[in-house]
Amino acid sequence: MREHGCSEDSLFSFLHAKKSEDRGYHRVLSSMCSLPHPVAVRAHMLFLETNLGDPGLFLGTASLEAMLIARLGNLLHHPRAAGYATSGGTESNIQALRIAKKRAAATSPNVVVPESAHFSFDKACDLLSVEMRTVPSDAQFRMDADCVQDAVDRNTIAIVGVAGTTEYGTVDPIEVLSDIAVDRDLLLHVDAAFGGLVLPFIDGSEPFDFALPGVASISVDPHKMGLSTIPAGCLLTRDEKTLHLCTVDTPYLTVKHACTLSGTRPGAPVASAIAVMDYLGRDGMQAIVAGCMKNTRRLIAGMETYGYPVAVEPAVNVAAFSCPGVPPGWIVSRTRRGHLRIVCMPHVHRDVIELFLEAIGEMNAGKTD
Ligand code: 0PR
Repeated sequence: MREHGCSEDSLFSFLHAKKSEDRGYHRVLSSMCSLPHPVAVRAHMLFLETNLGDPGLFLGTASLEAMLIARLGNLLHHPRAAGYATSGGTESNIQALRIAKKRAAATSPNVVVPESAHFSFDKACDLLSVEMRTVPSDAQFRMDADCVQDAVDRNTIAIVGVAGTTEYGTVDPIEVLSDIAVDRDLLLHVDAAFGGLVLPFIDGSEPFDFALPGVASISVDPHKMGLSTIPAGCLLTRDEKTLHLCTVDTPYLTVKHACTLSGTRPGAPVASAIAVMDYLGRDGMQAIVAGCMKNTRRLIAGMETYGYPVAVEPAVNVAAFSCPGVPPGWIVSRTRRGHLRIVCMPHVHRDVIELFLEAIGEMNAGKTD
């Protein structure tokens, strides 16, 4: 630490300089986050000092959290869902498995997850000392449901399905997983961290939420397609009883029990998540998702004209291609199987897609010269 403080001017010129080193979202095609919506920023600023870790001090903010869970529960076909605002998909997934472990009380517990599962499940299983059983994907990059039946045994505490996979944008056969979960009295957790705020706005999406009787919990992140500020995730459970398997006593706080993983928790991103949902409404969200899906289809068509086929038709705005190169100046990512992966987030406008396709064309021309 400095011995003596510095002036505000020099402090902020330093901070601005540091910010200018950030990439931001310019030509970034790999991110599942985006620029927050202007109303998200405004709402966030209004709630900067709030701490949901001690909700009795911030009753209004706490009621916004309850509203957020109710809004999402409604969207995911269960208006009375329980839940709370997490720091993102990782925390939600950790908590879902923690609940499963407490519910089952198996001596050497295992969790059956798809090959496509996000690495947060590796963290969750490591933290909880739970064996992670990985089930391969089928040719459509979806969890192979036949293999799920084989992987489940009497020590299985939960099955995980993903609705909107990080790498390929596919949806696991959640309906089949739900039947297996009901049949074998297992908890089914659906990781809809990305797809949870995409699939409900696409007509004809396959069911993945509480409408399916076996679905016990869902992760859904406003800080991805919900255009909130970071960090805003949500864990929803079908009932309070399930959520409160994680409850501990908090004797010296304004409330005497907490089911959350974090202690101090920001209220600002919760306000920002509600702000975006209320400002846009269902039709506004639908329009944003429709735009992202249109751009995804345009990208797929464009890549195919250059001889780079999409690995699988995605259900959400994530597309992966058999394409070995990357044009200079663009940030994309690679899947574990080596496909070039692009997320058509709201900051990836149509003109960005066209510029990227042009760059792919130039890269190709360079190769054949
Ligand atoms: N579940 C799924 C299906 C996800 O895609 C992700 C994150 C998570 C859980 C974990 O969510 P949190 O990161 O909120 O804990 N998916 C992205 C990924 O890992 C997150 C991301 C976002 C990565 C922005 C890069 C980036 O620039 O690829």
